[in-house]
Amino acid sequence: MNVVELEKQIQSIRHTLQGIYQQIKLQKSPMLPSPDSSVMGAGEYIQQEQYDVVVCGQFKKGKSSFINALLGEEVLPVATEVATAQVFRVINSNTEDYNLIFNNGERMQIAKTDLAKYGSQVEADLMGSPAFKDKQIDYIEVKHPIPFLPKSIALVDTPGFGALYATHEQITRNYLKRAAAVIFITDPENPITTVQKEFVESALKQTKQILFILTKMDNYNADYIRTIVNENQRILAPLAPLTATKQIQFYPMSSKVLNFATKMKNDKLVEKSQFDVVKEALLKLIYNTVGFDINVQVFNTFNHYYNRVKKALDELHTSASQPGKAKELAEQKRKMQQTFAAEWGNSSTKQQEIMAEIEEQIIGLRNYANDMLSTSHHIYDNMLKRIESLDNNKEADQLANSMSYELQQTYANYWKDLVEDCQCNIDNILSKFNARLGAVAAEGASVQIESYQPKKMGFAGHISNFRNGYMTGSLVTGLGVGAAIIAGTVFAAPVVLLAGSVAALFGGIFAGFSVGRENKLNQKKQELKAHLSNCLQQAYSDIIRRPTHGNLTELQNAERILREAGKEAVASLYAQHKENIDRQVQLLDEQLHADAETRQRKLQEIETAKQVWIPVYNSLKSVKEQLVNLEKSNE
Ligand SMILES: Nc1nc2c(ncn2[C@@H]2O[C@H](COP(=O)(O)OP(=O)(O)OP(=O)(O)O)[C@@H](O)[C@H]2O)c(=O)[nH]1
Ligand SMILES: [Mg+2]
Repeated sequence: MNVVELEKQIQSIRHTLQGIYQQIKLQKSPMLPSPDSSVMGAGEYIQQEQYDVVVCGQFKKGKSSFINALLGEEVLPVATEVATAQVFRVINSNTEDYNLIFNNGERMQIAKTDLAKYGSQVEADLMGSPAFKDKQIDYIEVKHPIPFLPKSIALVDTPGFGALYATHEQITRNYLKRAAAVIFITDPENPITTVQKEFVESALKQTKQILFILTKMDNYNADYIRTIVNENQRILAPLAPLTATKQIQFYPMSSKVLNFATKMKNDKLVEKSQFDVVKEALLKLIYNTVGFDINVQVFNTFNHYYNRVKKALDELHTSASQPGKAKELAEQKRKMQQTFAAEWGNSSTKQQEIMAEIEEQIIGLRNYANDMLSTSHHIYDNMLKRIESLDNNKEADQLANSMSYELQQTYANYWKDLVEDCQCNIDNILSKFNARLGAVAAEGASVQIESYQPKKMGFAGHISNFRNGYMTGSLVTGLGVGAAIIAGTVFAAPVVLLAGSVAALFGGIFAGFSVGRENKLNQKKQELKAHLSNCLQQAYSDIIRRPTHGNLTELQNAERILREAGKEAVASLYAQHKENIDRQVQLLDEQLHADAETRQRKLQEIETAKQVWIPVYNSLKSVKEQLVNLEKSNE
């Protein structure tokens, strides 16, 4: 793979697509269908400077070490204990620069030597987490040269899942939502567990572009590594159809040896680290994602819109230039307008089907909420394990101090995530609905440029990242407040956490041990367990039992808002497409009854509009050719 050449080709395609988007945004002709949210979403996505390749896996499997080995330097915190507590977004840059990026958009430059202070759990456990007033760290930005990676990639180090810090998993899952591709890391200590498999499964819902790496191979003999690789591939085989390459392949390597090799500038050792093979696979993953998936899908979205525009222009042109055909065309269009209303309009079977799909998601939310608030859920179970593993009074006292706050945050964030996931799933349903409406509205278009159908293995054909944003009405803003009832307050003001309405949650802080300071660890554990159980009941009551929104509970309110916002979005998507059709019918009608002079003027207008779209057509054509070449040259 000639990386330099490839990078050039990809950048050229990206720039052309970005240019097309600018043209689309500029066009405001009332004669033409307006671009819908899928076009705008694709446009915003192609303008992103970087796409996230998210490195994830169970705690302590070697994620941070892997990225450090790529950087050729110990930049990210690594430890024998749970290390990564924040997301590190590593951007390939010629100069080094380190910043905290906060959830309110603010940024703060920090020293390289302070990376651990802000992002390491080891430091947090020793010194306490640095607190910021009214804001939280969203991620830590690391700008650093990465010798062979394209600039359009951010490598994201995430906290591991499966440790007893429930917030870590939440941070990671939240970040996974932005992933263009995923690198899943595990080590040879044991074959893939059920928890790991489930994680991979949920990652595959975000992106089909995934790479599996087995680190720490220097610690084991070759036979054992082969056994584990085979075993892992067997365990994950059922998930193969969900991946872009339709196969599960684990790449063994050693970050430790690679690191050493880089320091010693020793090529023999690089070979021994088996990084060369991983590098090839990693580059392939990146170019499949950034070079191909994203470009192809944005191209197809823009091209589809262009075909609709072209069709509208052609019809108007025909009707203005050939009065004999004008009547026929106007009638055809009117018929299609009626069919469209009957089949897709409000209270049509099609809309009811979509609403039923949305309802299914809402029922899912209810089930997940009940799961979350059960004793078998990992939030509860992890805390229980932590209590059981306490081995001295000091630790017990510390946990007593922090437990209420931690649980409150965890439940609140988890609940917020559940609602957001549900919203995201509904968005995907709406996206499909929108595409179907668009297809009906464009029926019979004389296709100028066919959409691009890659033959390529490894084409994912689905990017969830630019599908979001259909449910953005006022209701969903309302949902933000609803979901924020706990989460928002915790985020906004951790200091006044126990004031006001939130104070009621979990019955406030742990009241203190009845046993004093003497060595009665077991009794302390019992009291902590009792408190844990109280906290769960409080959380249950706050979300499922107690009405907090008039006569609705938090859950019922979220359900209501999602349902209504879904309904509003369905109606509004239909209305958008209907408006486009209505306008075209009206324009054709006007032309039908226009005198020769007006018609002539119209022809001029249409001609001018056509001119504007010629460069778009040429650009689309060029992108298509470039995509064909790109695919050919990488076969
Ligand atoms: N021998 C050997 N040890 C490794 C390798 N990669 C990582 N380690 C060790 O494994 C431990 C965990 O590495 P980390 O990079 O912190 O793992 P992580 O997955 O980022 O851990 P968390 O962020 O805590 O989830 C450290 O002690 C590393 O030195 C490797 O390739 N070989
Ligand atoms: Mg780490």
